[in-house]
Amino acid sequence: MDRKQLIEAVKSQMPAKRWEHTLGVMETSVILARRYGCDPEKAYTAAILHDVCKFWPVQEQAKVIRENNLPQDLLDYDKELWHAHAGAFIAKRNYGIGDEEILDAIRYHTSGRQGMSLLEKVVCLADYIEPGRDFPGVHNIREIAEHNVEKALLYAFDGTIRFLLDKGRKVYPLTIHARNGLVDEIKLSEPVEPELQN
Ligand code: DGI
Ligand code: FE
Ligand code: FE
Repeated sequence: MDRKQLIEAVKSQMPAKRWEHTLGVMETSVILARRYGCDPEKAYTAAILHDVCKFWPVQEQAKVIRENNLPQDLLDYDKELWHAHAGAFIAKRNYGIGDEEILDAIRYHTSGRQGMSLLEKVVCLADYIEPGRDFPGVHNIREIAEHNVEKALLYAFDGTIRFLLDKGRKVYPLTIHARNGLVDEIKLSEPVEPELQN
């Protein structure tokens, strides 16, 4: 299947509005990949497929998770998390994507995880800030994304976690780990205060 056929196949799985979002993620993923130095081709492919299962009936998504040995604990958390893991599986099985880096970028685009690769960060952040997104704080995150991918993604996860807490919902552990991991990465990348150096 060539790139054009892949795009048509994925497009047919979702309503037009959601395809608009996917186009936004494709464009933004490539920009971020070039800016931060990971493979724009891989970012583009992951972006095309990232929400491939999003509009499948949730029972279909759950079935993919149950029957293919994907993490079963997902089924105890919000249904919104399921399409990412199911999507990575479908990308491999139905669309022949064999590259594990691309599959991980699809798999972790919603929850995140500790120690995310640059490609995972780029696709996850693009999903938050593509031009069609409009939520409180998105302008600020877009600005930070101009120069610091980890900080922008940290603020994005903080927003999601706050949203889930405000609604009294559960937070999937990988999201907490992703958030804590980014805090550590940012700390390590910042210059040490002169008085603390020895
Ligand atoms: O598929 P999209 O709508 O483009 O975006 P997404 O894959 O990032 O899904 C985001 C939704 O998932 C958002 O409304 C919050 C919801 N969600 C529910 N539980 C969790 C969660 N998101 C994260 N990161 N962690 C959770 O535990
Ligand atoms: Fe998604
Ligand atoms: Fe998305």
